[in-house]
Amino acid sequence: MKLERVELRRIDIPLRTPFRTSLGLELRRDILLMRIDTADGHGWGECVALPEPGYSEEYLDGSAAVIQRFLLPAVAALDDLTPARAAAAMAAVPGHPMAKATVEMAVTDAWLRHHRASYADYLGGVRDAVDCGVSVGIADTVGQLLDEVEGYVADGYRRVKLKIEPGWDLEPVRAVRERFPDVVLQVDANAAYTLSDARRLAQLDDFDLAMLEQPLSSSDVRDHATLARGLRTPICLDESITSARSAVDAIALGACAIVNIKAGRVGGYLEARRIHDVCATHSIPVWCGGMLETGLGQAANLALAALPGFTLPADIAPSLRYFDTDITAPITMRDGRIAVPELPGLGLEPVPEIVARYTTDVVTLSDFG
Ligand code: NPQ
Ligand code: MG
Repeated sequence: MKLERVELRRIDIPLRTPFRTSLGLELRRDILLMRIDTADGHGWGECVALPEPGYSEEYLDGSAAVIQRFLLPAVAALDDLTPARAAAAMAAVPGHPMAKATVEMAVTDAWLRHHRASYADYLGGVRDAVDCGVSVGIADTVGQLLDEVEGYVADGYRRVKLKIEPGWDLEPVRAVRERFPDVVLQVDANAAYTLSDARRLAQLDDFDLAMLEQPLSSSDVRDHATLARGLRTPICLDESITSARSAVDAIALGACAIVNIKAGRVGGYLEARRIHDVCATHSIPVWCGGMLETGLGQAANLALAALPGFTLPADIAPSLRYFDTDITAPITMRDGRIAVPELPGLGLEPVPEIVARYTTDVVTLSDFG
């Protein structure tokens, strides 16, 4: 397999409900899609970078530029293109994990379609459906939050994750816990606190939370270990875990009892699987995070979440959680679970007419310098 042609396409899709976190308020999802064509078939990738730095250093225009200028030339030089060879070629460029994950995903989809194998089988998936959780943004009032959570509980999600930040933590979490005493509940701070908030965060111990996700800055791994010693609630790291090596370090320091795995954050599905493997070795449960992906990204995440160590509900949701019209056939949830695609590659495709409707820019490349 050899790269012949690449299409980089920007789409802009309205979100059904605004998504507010400590990082800001999102009303739409601006997404980079990548289609590669080879003599042996085509494949799709989706970039999870957000329009502005915040979740991490990476941002969408930067990811697009790095893909076009540096990653594609490295991958196009390979005559026998495989997912692992693409990842190795891109490793010469430091950083930019979301850009690399996009290219790796497209190469993997094309390669698996050609070999008629599913993404889940390729990664080593063992389950045919994944337990779904819902990530609930910061609301204007506690009353609105309770109404929103009530809807999600009725939808059948197997756990609820509340976004928290200073000024929106103990009160909303207490209210949700009182109203829904049996729901599996966890919180995610997206790095909004510092170690000086340790006493306040320890009060979350009253609410029987499954975990506290990324309370402190991504670089404050040792502070997470200090915080963990004063909490009963298990700490889960998201932003801090950027590779299998960083996962081993965080575990050795006692900074986390659980790890959130997102392929985009760690440079691709192959590195995501290595994190799964090292966490399993250390008996650290993992779960699949999400970035409000379209059906394409969700299909790849479902394949990842099918691995045996993914024992906790994923931030994977049906299309209708975020979009009125997804770019693929809609992903649907039954009994709080979503089926892992079984067809070759990602197992689904964008619908051309829908993609066209949302497209804001297309660049086609066939000369990779
Ligand atoms: C997390 N995701 O686990 C993230 C981060 C995040 C599903 O909670 C727009 C699009 C805004 C994606 C803000 C979930 C976002 C975003 C935060 C993802 O930390
Ligand atoms: Mg998170």
